[in-house]
Amino acid sequence: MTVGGVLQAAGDAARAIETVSGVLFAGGFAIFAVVMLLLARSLGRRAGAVRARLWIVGGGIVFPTAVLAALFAWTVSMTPAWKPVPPADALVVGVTGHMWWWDVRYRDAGGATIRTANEIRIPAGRPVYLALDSADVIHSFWVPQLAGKIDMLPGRLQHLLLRADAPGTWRGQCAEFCGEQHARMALHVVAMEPAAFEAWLQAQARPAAAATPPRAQAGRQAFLANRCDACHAVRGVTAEARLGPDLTHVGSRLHLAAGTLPNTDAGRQQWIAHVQRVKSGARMPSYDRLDAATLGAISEWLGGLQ
Ligand code: HEC
Ligand SMILES: [Cu+2]
Repeated sequence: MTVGGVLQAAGDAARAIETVSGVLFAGGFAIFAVVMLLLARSLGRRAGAVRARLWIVGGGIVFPTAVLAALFAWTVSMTPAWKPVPPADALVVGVTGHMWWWDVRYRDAGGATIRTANEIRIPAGRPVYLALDSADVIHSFWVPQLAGKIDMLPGRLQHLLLRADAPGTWRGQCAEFCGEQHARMALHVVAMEPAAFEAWLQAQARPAAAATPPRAQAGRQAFLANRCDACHAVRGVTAEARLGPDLTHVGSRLHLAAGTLPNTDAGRQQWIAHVQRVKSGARMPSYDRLDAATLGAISEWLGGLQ
């Protein structure tokens, strides 16, 4: 897994921003340098030796107006469309911001919804059309290496078109203050080879894996006995609850709780037992009353949900 520098564009939408920033920084620096040179030259001169009208009208009005007008036209032409038209081969992904996690949806060939959370897998090289909204307050979707940021508004769909050049993993972050745990509302975009992506999507479409080891079976029972299913859906095991992330394939994800913890056995146990210590205010209670064996069993079952 590579998490490249934030300034390294990994797709064409981000590259357009990189080009614009490069030209603005370089141009701004060049103009600044010229002005400083002229200032230095003028310092030793007598008053009256400078052609004031030429400099004021030319350098103060004509030059900035021409430069700013040209830059304005060019940056507008480089700005992505507000309502982009998805190319025919685009993959459509729905993302809904919640305080403080991301619900992610795909559609299979038959039109059924495939749900995951906090991690968006995409095929490298193919355009991806994101339909973004929010379930509560305003959030903002931002994965700097792939595209610019765009607000996620309750009751309104916003769109973003992006494409990753090659396989890789990039971290994104909610970019609009949305409450106490805004800082722990990260997400990951994982671009895969197209064939690997299709295999992943098919696996995500399946209901939860059967719990075969006895400990995993005990974990599934404890999950139900503790009413985790009041908020979490596990397709094939529980009914549709949507207050928390869909856990059908939670074991296949890299992180827990929107980039807060690594998705390891220790991470899962720490999360379930100490939610309010790890991410205080998160809309899940701490289960610190669970004994170690139960906690371990739940974690084993969740880890096996690949
Ligand atoms: C009151 C609703 C609620 C209950 C009950 C609940 N959860 Fe959660 N759970 C959430 C919410 C909301 C989140 C997302 C928190 C965040 O990231 O801000 C979450 C996140 C998680 C995650 C991380 C998922 C991911 O992909 O990041 C796991 C694992 C999890 N819960 C397991 C459990 C288990 C096990 C139980 C029962 C012992 C349980 N939850 C009970 C609401 C709930
Ligand atoms: Cu936020």
